[in-house]
Parts: sequence; structure tokens; C-alpha cells
Amino acid sequence: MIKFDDNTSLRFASLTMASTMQNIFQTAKIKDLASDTVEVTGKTGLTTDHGVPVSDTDNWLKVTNGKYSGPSLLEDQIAREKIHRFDHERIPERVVRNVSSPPAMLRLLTSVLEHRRSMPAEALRMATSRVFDDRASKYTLASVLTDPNRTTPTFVRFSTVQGSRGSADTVRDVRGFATKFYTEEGNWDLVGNNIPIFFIQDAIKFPDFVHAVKPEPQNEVPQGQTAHNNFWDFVGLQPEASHMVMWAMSDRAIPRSYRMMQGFGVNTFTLVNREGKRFFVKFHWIPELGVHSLVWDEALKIAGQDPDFHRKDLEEAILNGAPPKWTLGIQVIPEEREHDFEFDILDATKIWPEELVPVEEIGEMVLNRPVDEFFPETEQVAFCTSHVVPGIGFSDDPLLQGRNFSYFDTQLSRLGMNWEQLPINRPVCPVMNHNRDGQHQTRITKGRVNYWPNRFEAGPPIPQSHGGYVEFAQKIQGIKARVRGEKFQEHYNQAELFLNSLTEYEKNHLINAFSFELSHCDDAQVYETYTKLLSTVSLDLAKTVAANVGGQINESPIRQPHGQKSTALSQLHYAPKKPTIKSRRVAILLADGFNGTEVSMIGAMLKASGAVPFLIGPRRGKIYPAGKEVGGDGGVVVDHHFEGQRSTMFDALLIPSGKESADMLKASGRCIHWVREAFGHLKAIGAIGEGVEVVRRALKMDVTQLTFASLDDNTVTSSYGVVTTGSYKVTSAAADALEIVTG
Ligand code: HDE
Repeated sequence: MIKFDDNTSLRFASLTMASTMQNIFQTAKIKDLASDTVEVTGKTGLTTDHGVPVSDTDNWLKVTNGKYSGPSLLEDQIAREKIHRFDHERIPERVVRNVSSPPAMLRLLTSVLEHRRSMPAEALRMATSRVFDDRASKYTLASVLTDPNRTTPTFVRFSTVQGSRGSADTVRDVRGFATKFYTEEGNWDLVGNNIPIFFIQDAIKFPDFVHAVKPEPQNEVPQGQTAHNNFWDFVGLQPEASHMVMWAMSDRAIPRSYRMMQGFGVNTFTLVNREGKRFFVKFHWIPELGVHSLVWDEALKIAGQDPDFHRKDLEEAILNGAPPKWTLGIQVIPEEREHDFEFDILDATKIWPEELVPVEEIGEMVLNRPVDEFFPETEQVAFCTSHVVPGIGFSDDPLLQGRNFSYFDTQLSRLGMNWEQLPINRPVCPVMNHNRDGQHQTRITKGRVNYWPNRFEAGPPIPQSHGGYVEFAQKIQGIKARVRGEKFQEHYNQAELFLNSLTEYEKNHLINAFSFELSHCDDAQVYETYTKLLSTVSLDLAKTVAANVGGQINESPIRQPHGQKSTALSQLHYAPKKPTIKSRRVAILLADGFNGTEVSMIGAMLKASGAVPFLIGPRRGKIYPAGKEVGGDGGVVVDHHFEGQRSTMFDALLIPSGKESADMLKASGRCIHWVREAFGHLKAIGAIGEGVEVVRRALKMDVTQLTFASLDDNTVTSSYGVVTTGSYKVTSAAADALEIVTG
């Protein structure tokens, strides 16, 4: 950490503050980043990059006669430095995955979490991770997966794939779920997705796939979606993509939140235990809040209304004391069982059905700290699948083998040489080797040698007995050829398995997604080829989609359906064990004359249960409860105007009692639209007293036979998610009701 003497001038005040803040950093990575962290405050004085105080930031040095400006001088090193820095602010975008979350640190295990809410804000900067116990030690010697007494700081970056930087969050797309664990044995990067499989089997196809999915070369459209000729052309001619296309057209591709999606390492990795025995492994992240999605109409609207929805959602939850949490699971297959399955366990277009290989839960992580600055952290973080630690290794999965080359390679063009030394990328454990020099070398290594062996015995290799990484001695035999394994040739069974495992409404969403996307293709050859291919997955599905989009089917598909299901494929399987409204956004719609006591009690109750209530009114300013004079004392300041936020931004809607308020809401077209839209998007709706009439007015146009569930007769469930009561009486019942309908 930089130290300054007592005479430090004003300009160093913030640096010194950052230095004292170090005391509150508790994890190794936070401490490490602290040495590069400064804070800009009102007291901060400006300096050049080389530390010279700057007295004028507004006027380039000129030759002047006092009256006219005169020519600017090249001599002005302050101006030139400022422009030079500006000229080089941008770095190349990632070739894929440009829309990303403000990532965060995380930790594993609950014990600390329960104390977290009462901690001061700074405590949120602590990020640690732990496993439950040493149950995974039968599979691996990796301490990060087996040592319950250790905490591991971790960095997470969520992303979309198709769109360029700045495109909307809620588009239909696969989400990236990339984690970097700063372990005591070096960095381990688990670079995953929210879908357990991938479009292709062999890394050599990746550039073709990415070219096809990205905006088309002749006009650079579309942005943020796969609904175009080239994508469907490619996947129609590449049957190995069939399974992944089913997932991409399902609700998984429009998550409600990054906090409510699973994560998967996708590729098959290996674990090695202390006895030298090897296992194949797939990694899973299971969200505490369950797996939830938007409905398509909602996703489309949010993309326009709040394109940064997912990133803001993540930050809001962390800052509101509801840090998202995932359980870490592993599926493990011992080496000798590698060939026991119908599919090849090294084929990344296949899942390992949980009925065959159960998920073992070994730890958890909590994402509890947003980054301080986007660029140096989120943008400069560089993940590499090749970053593994002792006890974790690779398999011959041909997608993984290629990824191991690609990530390392891509960082060079994005970040330049020595990118591992950037603060967000460097490990917390010591780094010492004889690699030297190159652009952006920041490490200064003392001593006379930069080679091994040397006469000082400085920087020797670390033997396996002392923790050195040793590759598993895998037996290999064969010929050199461009091939894939035999079982890699089957592409449809698991696509059908996925379809069979969905609920009816999930299937309907899938049909609508196919219909939307293929309708956007204007080349008949493209959509006809795809609907024909779909016949092999499911004739029924193909018929429905083909009828919608004008495609063709194959009446005699090349495969007999197997009819099997796997329970863990429907999102319903991941509903939280106990429904919760924690971190859910609840809009309370009100106008002058609302029931003040009721609203303040409900607001308090919602906050107590971890939800985030928002007051929405006809004006952003004070709104007055019944009995208070408008413009006088005692109003409440609402959070948003009806127009400023839409129902799409919220999970639930509540309309309190109060005659005047309800009359106003009933007469407002915008409010009626709020209720109707919330209903159409399957949001929970609650109404009290006169507020019930607002809901009835809004919904009678849609639903003639709608029967609301009413709290008055203790009925709290409704297939429509609408709950009403004559008056606000029992707060706990209301809480339960909201909890049920929102959960
Ligand atoms: Fe990536 N992928 N990928 N990928 N990928 C990149 O690396 C690549 C694949 C994934 O937040 C790039 O740093 C190849 C599967 C994520 O910074 C690049 C292949 C999965 C991220 C790259 C794949 C992923 C990337 C671009 C086929 C799920 C964002 C920028 C063999 C398990 C990481 C970068 C972040 C990013 C290559 C397939 C996940 C070019 C060659 C499968 C989450 O290196």
C-alpha cells in the first residue's frame, strides 16, 4: 500500500483515506485490490499520471497576446497526456459476451451470511467462499473444493452472447456465468453458461457458429437476437445443435434475473484425488431463489423500457442486503465408467441426466460485493478455461480442448501482454517465475537470475509432494485423424428428452419462441430446412411450428421417439423449497386519499420479509393519505410516476384501499394498463378494499369468469395470482399470501 508522510498535501487526501480503508478489507483478494484502489472525493487534488500537481484543466498552453488565444503549444504535456489517455480509452470488445453484469465477489457457506444484514455497508466488500465439508476429498485433492476452513474470494461475470456492448439485457440468449476463484494454489476459472450444454461438439466449429449467430456481415443486423436467416441456416445444417436450440428457445434463455438462473461448467473436467484416482466431473450452480424466467412479451418490453434491467437488478439485490446465493454441485463419474452411457460423456451437446448421475451438493457461494469500477474489474477480468489448480484437470472433451487455447489467446488481443498482472486477474498467492518483460510488465523481480537451473537455486520447480501441479498420466493410443467419437454422431435423443420433460406451459413458450424466430427468417430454404429437422426431434412440435411459420415437415422422421423424461430439466424442479419474496420488487399503486396506515404497515411488512416495496403515484412528489390536506403536511413521497416505471419492472402489484385513491386509479388509463399488463405477465396482484374495484375494472375486459381468491374467507391461492381482501387486517396472513403468489 502506498504511504505518504504527514505533510501530504490536499491532493493525497483520498489516497490516504483508501489506505485507512484497508483495515476493513478482510479477504486476501480485497486486500490485494486495495493496493490499487483510490477514492475520488471532493478533497482530491488532481495530478498528472506521473504525479505532478495540475493547476488548470481547462486551458491548453498557448502562445497568446492576452487578447486572443493564439496557437496551442505541443509543449503542454498535461493536455497531451489527457488527450492521449482519452484516445486509448477503448479496448477491443470481447468477440462474444459483451453485455455483462457489474460482477461481484462471492463466498461459500451460510454461517457468515446470517450476520451480514446487520453489518455496516463496508462489510459488504468482504467476499469469501467455502465448501460445506470435505466430502469431495474422495474425488479431488483440490483444497478449494474440500477444505471447509478456507474461504476463497471469487469474481463473477455474467454476460449475454449475441449482442454488442450496450445491447439489452433481457434478449433471448444464452447467459455466461464466469467465475474466477482466487485460491491459495492459484486462480481457478470456471467459465460457464446458464444452459448445461452447447451448440457444437468440436471447438473448430466455434468461429462458424459465432459468425452465424452474430449480426449478419452485409448489414450488421440483428442486434441481440438469433432471429435471423444465418443463425437458423447454420443450426439447420448442423444437427448437433438440435439439443441446445431447444434450450435456447425455452424460458431458460429469458431469465428473470441473473440471480434466478442456474450455472453450468458445461464441459467435462476431471478431478484427481490424493490416491491418484481420476474422475470425470461436471459443475453446477443452483440458485437459492429458484430458476425463474420472464415471459416473452415482458422480455421484449423491458429490452426497451430498461435495457440494463439484469445488471441493475443484481446491484439492487446486493445493496439491499439480499446477496444472491448458489449451491455448488458436482456430477461425478469414475474413470472406469466412462463408456457405460448411451451418450459420450465428453460430448458437450449432452447432459448427464441426474437420474443416472446425481448432483452432489458440496458448497455454496454468495455474491456480496458489486465492483467499484466497471472497466478495471469487469472489463479487464480475463477468464481462461485452462486456469485450473492441483486436483482439477481437463478431459478430452473436444470443445474444452479448443477452449483451453482460445481464451488465453483472445486475452492477448483484448488486453495485451502481461494481462495476468492486472489487479483483477492476478492471484492472491505468490507468483514467481522466470517469464520476463513484454508490454505492460508491472512486476519487478529482484535478483540476478531469470532462468532455471541457476547457481543460486533461485526459483526452483515445486515437486508434486509440495503441491506442484502434475498432469494425470493418461494412457493414450490411436492414430492421427480428424474424427469425433462414434457416440458423438447421435444428436436428437436428448433434444426430445428435454421437450418431454417440460410442463405444458413451458412447451407452449417453446413453440412460440420457435415461431417468433423462424418467422423472422425470410428465406424459405432456411425455415423449411429447420422445421424438417425439428420433425426428427418431435413430429408434433414440428407440425405446430411448421403450421405457424409456413415450414415443412418430414412425415417419416429418421428416429423413433423414446418418450423418456428427466425431472431436473423443467424449471419447475428448481422452485425454492420455501417460497420467498426476498428481493422481489413490489409496486404499490396509489393516489391522493389512499389508506395511510395500511400502506405504511404493508411497506414495513414487505421490507421485513426482504422484499423491496416501491410507491407509484400520479406524480413523483408528495401524495396525501385520506384525512390529510393535499399540499399540507403528512404526505408520502412516492418513488415513481405511473409513466416513469412500468409494471414490467416489478414482480407484484398491490392496490391499497381508500376511496378517492381508487377512484383516481380507476379513471387513469395508465393505471388500468398497469394492472392489465401485470396480469398478462402473470404477476401477483393484491388489492384491498376499494382497491379491489380497480383490479376488477381493469381485468373484466379480459376475463369474464374471473374469481379472485379472497383473504376474507382465508383462501389465499388463486390460479390467476390475484388476491383480494375487504380490509387490511392480519398482516401475517397478507404476508403469507403475497409470499405464496410471488413465490
Ligand atoms: Fe467461450 N469464449 N468459447 N464458451 N465464453 C469467450 O473469451 C470459446 C464456450 C464463455 O465473462 C472468449 O475472454 C470457444 C462454451 C463465457 O469474460 C473466447 C468455444 C461456454 C465467456 C471464447 C467457446 C463458453 C466466453 C471471448 C468453443 C460455456 C465470457 C472473450 C470451443 C461453458 C467470459 C473471452 C467473460 C468468452 C472462446 C464455447 C462460455 C473467444 C473457442 C461451451 C461465459 O475466448
